[in-house]
Amino acid sequence: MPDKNSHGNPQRVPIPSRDGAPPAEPAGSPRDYSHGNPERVPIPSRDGAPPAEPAGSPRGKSSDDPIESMASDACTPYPAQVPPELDVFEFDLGPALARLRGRHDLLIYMHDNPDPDALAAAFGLKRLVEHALPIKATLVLGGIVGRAENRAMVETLRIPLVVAEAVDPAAYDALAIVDSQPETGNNSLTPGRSVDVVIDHHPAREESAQVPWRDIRPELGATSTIIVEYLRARNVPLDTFLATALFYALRAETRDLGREATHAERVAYLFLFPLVDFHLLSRISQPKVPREHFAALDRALRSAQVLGDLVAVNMGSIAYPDLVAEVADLLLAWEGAHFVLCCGCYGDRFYLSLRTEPSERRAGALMRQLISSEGAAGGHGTMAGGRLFRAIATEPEQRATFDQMVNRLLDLIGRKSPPISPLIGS
Ligand SMILES: [Mn+2]
Repeated sequence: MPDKNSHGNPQRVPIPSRDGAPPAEPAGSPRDYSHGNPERVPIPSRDGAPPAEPAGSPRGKSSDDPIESMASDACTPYPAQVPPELDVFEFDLGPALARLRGRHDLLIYMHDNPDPDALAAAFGLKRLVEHALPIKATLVLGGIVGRAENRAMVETLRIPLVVAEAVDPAAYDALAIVDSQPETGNNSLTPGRSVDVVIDHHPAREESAQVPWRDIRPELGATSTIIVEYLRARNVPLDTFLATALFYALRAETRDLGREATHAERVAYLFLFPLVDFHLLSRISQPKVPREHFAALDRALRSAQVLGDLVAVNMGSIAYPDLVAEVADLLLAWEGAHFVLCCGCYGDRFYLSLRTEPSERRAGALMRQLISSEGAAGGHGTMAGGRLFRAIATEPEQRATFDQMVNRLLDLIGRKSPPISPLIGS
């Protein structure tokens, strides 16, 4: 049984105020999304010395080592500029922006427990609208920023978030949502309130049809790709923080352009590359984590079951919702896995994460079938997530729900009573 106290943490990430003043100390704030890291990531000083050139790595130096020569021969030259023919931009941004004219305060939602793609897209949309219009945009956080990389991203790149409980949507005259859509069940939008902007790369939903600024491109690998196109189209100056956020989002969302990335992601990646601070990027992608992180991984590995080519993990109680996605990503690396299903409870909420090999590009559809009307589900070809609506209060209930989900998934993928064994141990 996991230690429920392991993530109660006195230190909180500062919550930014609405008017852009420095974040107030979040004493008594309604939600703790720091989940257990006692050490705050220090905010980098922008006037710090640039990172030193690594010693002993002269560029372009020929080598007698045959392996090294082969490697350099195999390198494709990096284009200095994105060729103009690759710079295709279909969406008509002018009329979209014009529809927001006369509004003063835009509230930008992401899906709850936002990932790097959602965070960077919202951050970039804020920059775009504030550059193009006399409008103030606020990023609203539903759920928590749990994963260490995502927390490092928010803190290092100073992404200004306001928790949903501290926001009165009625005080805003425009609403946007990125990397999600109205009525998906995975965001904190007020039900029934009309939305002005939806920008997403998940399959379009009926509820989005009435949104005036609607840019939904399921063919893309990331929502941030759309935002990069917008910023380029309007020549919005990008600072290092925003460029690094968007770049990290592209990397994380597509696993370094290897998962569901399209040509558009590669174009955006090349555009951002010269603007990225790789020192900051490294702090984000190699974050320091609390001891509890390893305890959670240990628990996950020990409870991982192999059922043919499916690995299923019941994590029990988890410190933050996206831990299930983190572990699912980790376990897909196992050579025998074609599918990974990872489940866990955050409080009384049951979360699921599914990963598939690229040869089985139906994770989103599988997750929707798996959950059907019992919860909210979303995802793409090889990655999907979901949450059940009903509360799962006890451990036996949690175990029963896990077993039910695993059996359902085995049915859906046509695996009849596969051999079962633990992933590790005997
Ligand atoms: Mn996304």
